[in-house]
Amino acid sequence: MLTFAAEILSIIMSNRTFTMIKPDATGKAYTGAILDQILKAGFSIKAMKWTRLTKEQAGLFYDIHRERPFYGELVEFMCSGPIVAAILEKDNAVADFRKLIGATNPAQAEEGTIRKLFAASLGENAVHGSDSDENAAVEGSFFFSGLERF
Ligand code: 3AN
Repeated sequence: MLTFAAEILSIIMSNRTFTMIKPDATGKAYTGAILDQILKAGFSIKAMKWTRLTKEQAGLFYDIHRERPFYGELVEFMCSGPIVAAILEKDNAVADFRKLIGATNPAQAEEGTIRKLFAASLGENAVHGSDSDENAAVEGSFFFSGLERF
């Protein structure tokens, strides 16, 4: 059986990233269209779940932003409705996925990116994408056990 550290390493080495389709996008029924963009861009889904975060879970997931002025608003928003969490695989997954979703602020996102197409504002920006291989592994493990990823 893999140790936790070995499990993390295998994920880091296999070019995976982690995403969430956020409550603004699930609430506007954009889930199918966003997944379509992700699959068409060449990502394969290694784990996926439809769930709703508690305030505690959202607070923990975004703990790195705890001191930022928008933390409270971010936590409230992230538990305001259902999300889709997923682990995605592709060569160069983290960087390619960040490119596919576009800038954090949809007003600055390039044409054709997921945030340009589906996001309303900086706070409610439709999707999350991990910013490093290490964070992709940690974030994937936040949502999925070893038995839930393939
Ligand atoms: P990204 O999701 O592009 O990596 P981060 O990690 O800087 O962006 O921010 C995490 C999340 O916090 C963003 N996706 C966005 O929803 C929210 N956020 C970031 N900056 C702001 C801000 N100035 N005001 C409100 N929400 C923000």
